[in-house]
Amino acid sequence: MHHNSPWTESPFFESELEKSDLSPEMKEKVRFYSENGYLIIDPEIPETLLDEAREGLLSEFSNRKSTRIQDIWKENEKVRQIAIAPKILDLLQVLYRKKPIPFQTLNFNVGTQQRTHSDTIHFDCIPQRFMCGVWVALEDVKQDNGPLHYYPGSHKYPIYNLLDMGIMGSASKSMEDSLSRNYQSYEDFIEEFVKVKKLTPETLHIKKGQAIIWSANLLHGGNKIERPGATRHSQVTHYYFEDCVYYAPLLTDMAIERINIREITDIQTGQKVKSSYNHRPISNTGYSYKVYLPTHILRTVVPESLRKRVKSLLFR
Ligand SMILES: O=C(O)CCC(=O)C(=O)O
Repeated sequence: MHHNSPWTESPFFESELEKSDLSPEMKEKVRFYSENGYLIIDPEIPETLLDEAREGLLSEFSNRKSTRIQDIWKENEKVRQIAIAPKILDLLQVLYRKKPIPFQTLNFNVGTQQRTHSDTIHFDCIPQRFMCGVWVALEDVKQDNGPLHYYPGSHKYPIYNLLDMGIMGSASKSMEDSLSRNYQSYEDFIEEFVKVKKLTPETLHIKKGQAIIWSANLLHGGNKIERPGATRHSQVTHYYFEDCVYYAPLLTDMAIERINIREITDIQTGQKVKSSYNHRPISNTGYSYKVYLPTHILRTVVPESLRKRVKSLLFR
């Protein structure tokens, strides 16, 4: 039975799995991902590529005086190659039954010590859950250099957004604005959620070259760096899947039609990818709604016929 979600998160997953012609070994992996919301894999990326990516970014980290570099794939071919590693793309195709679209890279030289969150607060889509992160270790990750933690099975909980905290995302002027005004409330909410649900984290100790795939709603974060000065080179690539509406929940209020649609670039092709709704491409992106004009003013000054025309153009 078709359900418009990743099949691994569908109510009909078990029967779909039985019907599939995957090998028994692959079936085990897919079932593990379905139940736990993550999968640790060996993406078989050549060691030289991992080393060259890491070495190539050393000066970038020190020049920028930053521990986090976003989207350097545009300049750094090694980073791009990691994002589009064939084993990763093939496996994501199996796990999601849609073409994966790598759209963002983040490179870190040390542990992020990020508080627990799920990526759905940053990158959601319609239909939901067609998003995942793949985190590749560019050096061994141990107890003391700020390993990743994650909560197995937590992807099965509801997707929370700012409205669950009583906050309107579309009231923010920019992503930076929403992050600085709202993100701590979200993190506090998730911390409390983990406490009341008594969730138990696992810690990711993996060798250089290994990777974890986390599903959109899996709770995860970075542990404390216990050894001061310890490096932890790693790369996260975020993937969406084709034929979805990609949007930023931190700037969105769905019910009042203020949806901040993301324009994404497919790292594999370098081409922009338009959001699409049930196979219909839609062209509006970003603040395509009027954020600063209250709706009642819009209603009075814009004739109904014009509003309808604009809408029909937007959703051609
Ligand atoms: O690398 C880490 O420590 C955490 C990264 C993370 O949580 C993320 O990229 O969403």
